Amino acid sequence: MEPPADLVAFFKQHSSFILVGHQDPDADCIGSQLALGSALKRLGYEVFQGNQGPFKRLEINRYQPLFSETIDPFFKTKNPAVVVLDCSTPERLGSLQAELGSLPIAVVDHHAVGQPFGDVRWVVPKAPSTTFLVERIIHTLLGAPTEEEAYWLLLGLCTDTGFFRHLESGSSPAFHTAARLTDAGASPKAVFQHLNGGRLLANQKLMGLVLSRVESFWDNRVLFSWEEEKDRVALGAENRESDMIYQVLQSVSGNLVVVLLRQEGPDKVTGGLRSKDVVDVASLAAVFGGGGHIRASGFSCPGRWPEVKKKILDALRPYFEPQA
Ligand SMILES: [Mn+2]
Repeated sequence: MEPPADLVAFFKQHSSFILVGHQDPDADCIGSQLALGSALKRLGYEVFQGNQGPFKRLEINRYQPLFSETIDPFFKTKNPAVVVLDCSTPERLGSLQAELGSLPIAVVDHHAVGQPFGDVRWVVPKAPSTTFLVERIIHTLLGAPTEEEAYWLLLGLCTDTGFFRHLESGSSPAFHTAARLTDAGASPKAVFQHLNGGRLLANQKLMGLVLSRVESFWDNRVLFSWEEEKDRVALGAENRESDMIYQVLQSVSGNLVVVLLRQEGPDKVTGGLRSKDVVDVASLAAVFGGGGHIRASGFSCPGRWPEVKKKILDALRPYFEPQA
């Protein structure tokens, strides 16, 4: 797989770049921004890194100082072009969206649903991560990534594939990419420790609380749980170790869908959805203004979690109680 000619031309037509990714970034988004930014600097370009944050996730919060929540007005005088990474709709850029104005925009992404935007688009839903696509861009523009770039690219690939657990047969491109990144100096062991170590005991206790509340619907086909602000305060937890909760619940016999809701404030709920097969949770998240992948998606909407829970169960009911 090679980047399209119009995208390669986009990188050759400009000499300064603003890189941005989705708000509440994950390691695929941040890894894509860091690796592409480093490669563009090696080409002699100027790079500005924007991300609205928040940098809540443990594996990426160390990188927050490298990103700005707003775009430097001085950098805008350099006639920059924008590269949007790992972001399926302009709204997911948060407050940065309004700052991009009429700058030329290229989008590099792998999300299945979204609202097409940008002047040049390389959106490949089959790509296992956005870093997978960035590796191809770096390969085309420069050849091999540096050891540091390779590490960031592998970090994103391992994040979005669940360390290759979510890949099915026919996924050899992901492994070829991983092999090239390992050749370039990236250590899968170091990436695993980066993604799985350094957790807080309070967060693990919060996971225990959320697990203890799990409700089963349709013989475990759907497993549901929730958390509120007061849970986090009581335990001194910062955020739940959600990937681990999904992994634990998806291992339950018969499970097809996992739904986790979090009350973020008096009138804001965030939801995470995971699906083994059957249910397209990207479309389900879209009902609540979110997005993501067929098997993993998320959303944020106004309201209280019990109302959102009811709406989700109503939407899932036709899958598990087919009408005659
Ligand atoms: Mn991604």
